[in-house]
Amino acid sequence: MPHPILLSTWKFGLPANAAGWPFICKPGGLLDGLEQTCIACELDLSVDSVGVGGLPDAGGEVSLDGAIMLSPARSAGVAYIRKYPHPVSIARRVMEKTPHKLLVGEGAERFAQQEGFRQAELLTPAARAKWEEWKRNPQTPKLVDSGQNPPHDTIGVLAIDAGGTIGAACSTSGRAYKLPGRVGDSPLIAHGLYCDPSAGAAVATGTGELMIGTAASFLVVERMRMGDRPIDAIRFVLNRVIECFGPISDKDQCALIALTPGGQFASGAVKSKFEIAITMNGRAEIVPPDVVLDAG
Ligand code: SD4
Repeated sequence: MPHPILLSTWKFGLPANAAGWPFICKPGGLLDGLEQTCIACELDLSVDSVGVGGLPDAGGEVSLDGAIMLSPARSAGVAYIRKYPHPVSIARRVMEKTPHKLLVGEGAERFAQQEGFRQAELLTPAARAKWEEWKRNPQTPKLVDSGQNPPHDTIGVLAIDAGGTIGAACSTSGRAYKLPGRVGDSPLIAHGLYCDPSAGAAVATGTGELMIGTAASFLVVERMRMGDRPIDAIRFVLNRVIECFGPISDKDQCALIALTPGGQFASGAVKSKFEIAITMNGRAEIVPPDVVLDAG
């Protein structure tokens, strides 16, 4: 049986992991662990690309995407959520209570209301001020960039709980100042995340259009099913992204984490500055990715 492990994208993943870790340490705690890790990030106002405090679309409205996946059968996503702060929690409920894989917009919000989820104002004064600044000067880079170094976006989470169950989740407010109605990779099974307990799991962060165009997370898992080590699967997919979209601009990113059912993992990105947060027994740290192609 592999040891419990919790991996998430970017520096902000480490405090988020701390919230999910107690659940991951219990057999059967996987879903709660994935959900609580995402909730912690969704509530972290210093993160301007996930949950409350996320940057809005071009019209000044914040919309959230998220998904959760244990297997092809047990998985769901929600997209274009404008009134509720926790898309992964709604996605989990879609997975548990409906036959569907994706709910969007008003229908998803109505489902959340019926299920008793609490509404919240997602646009904070700080995010509104940044949007107003962007409106005055639309030359500001449109990619999510908190002004910190490095810029960051989706929280993608992979975990194996103490019972040996593997799963994935992700949550984002999407690309800053996106066209209203734009949906990224994060709520889409196969693109922002994929998990099949017979092969492994993967999550993605960065410019969703790159991942959607290549079914990036699915492809990572399929390569592992074919026998690739996680690092080789990731390198394969990053090269595919460059083949399809290259050269990749400095405003874009495709970063991936892969995890096998046995607990082997690796991460990689087409551009530098990606980081992953690793939480395991006796270990909680931020590390750089194993492979950076740095395509110019
Ligand atoms: C998305 N991968 O919606 C997410 C987050 C993002 O620039 O936009 N990052 O594409």
